[in-house]
Amino acid sequence: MRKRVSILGSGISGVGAAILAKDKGYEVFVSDSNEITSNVKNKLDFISIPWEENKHSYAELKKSDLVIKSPGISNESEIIVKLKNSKVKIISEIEFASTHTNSFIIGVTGSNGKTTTTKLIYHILKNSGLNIGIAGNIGTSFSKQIAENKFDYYVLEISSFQLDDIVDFKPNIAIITNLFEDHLDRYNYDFSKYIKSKLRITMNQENTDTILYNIDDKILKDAIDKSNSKATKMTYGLNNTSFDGNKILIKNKKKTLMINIEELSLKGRHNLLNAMAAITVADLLKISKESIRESLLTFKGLPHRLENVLTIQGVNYINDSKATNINAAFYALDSMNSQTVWIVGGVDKGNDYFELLPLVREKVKAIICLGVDNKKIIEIFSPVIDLIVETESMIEAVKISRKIADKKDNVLLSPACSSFDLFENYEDRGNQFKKAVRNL
Ligand code: UMA
Repeated sequence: MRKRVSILGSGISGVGAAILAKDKGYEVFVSDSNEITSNVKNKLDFISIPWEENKHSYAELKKSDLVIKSPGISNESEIIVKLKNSKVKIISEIEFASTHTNSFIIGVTGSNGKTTTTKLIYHILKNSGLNIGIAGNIGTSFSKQIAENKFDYYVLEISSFQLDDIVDFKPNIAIITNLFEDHLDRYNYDFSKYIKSKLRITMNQENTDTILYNIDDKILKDAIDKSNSKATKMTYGLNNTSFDGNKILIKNKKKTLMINIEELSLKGRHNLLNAMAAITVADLLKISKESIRESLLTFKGLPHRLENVLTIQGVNYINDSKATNINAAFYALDSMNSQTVWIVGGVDKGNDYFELLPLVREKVKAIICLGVDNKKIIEIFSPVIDLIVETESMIEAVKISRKIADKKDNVLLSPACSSFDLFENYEDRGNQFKKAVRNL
């Protein structure tokens, strides 16, 4: 009898998992607690996959041999708890996809820098001629890639949510970029639980696999030291011999190639670390030094990450909407080289703003709050910043910033928060910022 697979969620992961499951001959059922979009309904109908919307029918789902859970669904949700109590096997979409491929997997996790590192690795390896796909938290499901393509290598951006329900998933090379407080609302506001979740990326690795991590991050280093990872450990960091303060050195026995950091379109210390991680992976895969260098020089930064929008009357407008946590905002403020009007706020995921106080005191001339509830931001920063303005729309925030900023100042959107109170997502927030700036 065909095995019955039920998929919870009909978003990017759910649809991808449904396509792969159907392709592999399972009996597939998709269940969503909200309305399913007409586009997705059409897709599912077209490949004869039954679905339900606005509910998760426990009686129906309980009959499954396997449940694939979309990463956005919390393990504490009622349906998951009930299914677990009934001993139904629940796995993440990443796990499901990985059981249907033998390709070489490079998995990138961490609190910040995942997307840039993943894209940079993809860019370098693809340019060197490898047959490589990119998927995961980046916006394309791993399952859909496996169902529709035949790549020899995959580079996956993997979130903690996706790691929470892996069983045997094992990347050949795992990378952890850093560990900072993020998504604590999903981890009972317990940082150690979030760290544990991230470390799952290496839990099934063997000594023929590699765990590569940023040794400058003490919390990460300690977590790796304490872990039972059997993988071969490799590190990168700004104090490594591969960095001399201004240049990244790519060495091998015969020669050393140098990349002046001024030549990179990626700016900021954090991006240097991302570049080092990508270089190390390329080196492990024996990509030529010339090809690595060439690819690094042609890599363009990503939208919404310290993205220069425009300079208007000497004021630089910078879109860092992707900064949805304190650490990302920290790096953004750290890379500002002149006085900055800082647009901040949104949905707070348990932020500790105190870490930003010294930088804010040094670099910020005014704070523009852009969120529904700005109480915490005002409370913490009002002792060091005289001018704090509350706004309710991006247009208002940008217009007020323009009034405050002088020539050579920056106006930086780096919210340190999620965007779901006033915007659809961080892209929508960043796009609205860019539009408002262009309309000034
Ligand atoms: N849903 C249910 N039951 C519930 C809750 C939600 O059925 O109890 C349904 C929703 O109605 C919706 C679907 O589940 O239809 C959404 O599932 P999802 O939230 O897991 O989103 P996907 O569209 O499947 O996208 C997910 C990732 N999203 C999240 O983890 C929140 C995407 O990362 C990822 O690109 C995609 O899988 C493919 O791998 C996005 C993200 O925001 C970029 N990630 C977070 C982040 O980076 O901070 C972790």
